[in-house]
Amino acid sequence: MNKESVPMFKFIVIGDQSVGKSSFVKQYSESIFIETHKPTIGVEFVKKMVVVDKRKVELQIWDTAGQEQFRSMIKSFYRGAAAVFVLYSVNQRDSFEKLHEWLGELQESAHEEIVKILVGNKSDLDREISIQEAEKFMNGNNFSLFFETSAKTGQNVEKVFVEAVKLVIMRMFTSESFKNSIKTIKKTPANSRQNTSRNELQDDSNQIQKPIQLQVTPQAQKQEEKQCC
Ligand SMILES: Nc1nc2c(ncn2[C@@H]2O[C@H](COP(=O)(O)OP(=O)(O)O)[C@@H](O)[C@H]2O)c(=O)[nH]1
Ligand SMILES: [Mg+2]
Repeated sequence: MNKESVPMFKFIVIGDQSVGKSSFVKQYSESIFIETHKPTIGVEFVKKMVVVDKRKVELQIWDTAGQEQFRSMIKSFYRGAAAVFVLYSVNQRDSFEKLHEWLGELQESAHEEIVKILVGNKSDLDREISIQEAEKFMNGNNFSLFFETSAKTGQNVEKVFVEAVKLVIMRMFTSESFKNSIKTIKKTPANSRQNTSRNELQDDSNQIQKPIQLQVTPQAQKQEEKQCC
């Protein structure tokens, strides 16, 4: 059977509880929004095949729990990550003020060149954080990108993933150490979609996988270590 090689990028979504991390991932991977979302336990991930500049990329998007008790466990999941979406909720100042804590963890656990994206979610609600304040935070904390999104209306959700993939590809070309720190090359059977003429990042909806939930146990951590690097 013919094989093609598909790079796999691991993306992580972090931020306080209830800022909309799971909704953000669900809106991107399945184009749906659920008003009453159940809390995430530990870590979950979805896979999605996308095409950018005629090149297929598999995204593995890890959705983490914001609760305090899971934080130390989540640290090991930063390994091999190409990009991290750091979410706050534009209508919740608390979640914005806690961003420093999340950045502290990132600094301890992630590769120093990981692509960092600041996301102000719930842009459909009344804001407590202005765009200017968020941009100032972005510039002072070495983020590559800032977007306000709404997991409810879908505003900017697709776009922020598109830009993230482009930034990761660009950084792979400019930094050997970043390139070596991330992802694995995945072999998949060649199929008829590979000759697509699409040149923007688009969904390959047949390739969406349902979320897989990992209880964070020593076994789960071992599984992650095997997938990694
Ligand atoms: N209005 C609005 N509500 C949202 C948005 N994103 C998430 N929510 C709601 O916020 C709550 C928490 O969302 P969830 O995705 O579970 O947050 P998580 O704990 O960060 O994963 C749920 O009731 C969601 O329906 C958004 O963009 N706009
Ligand atoms: Mg969640």
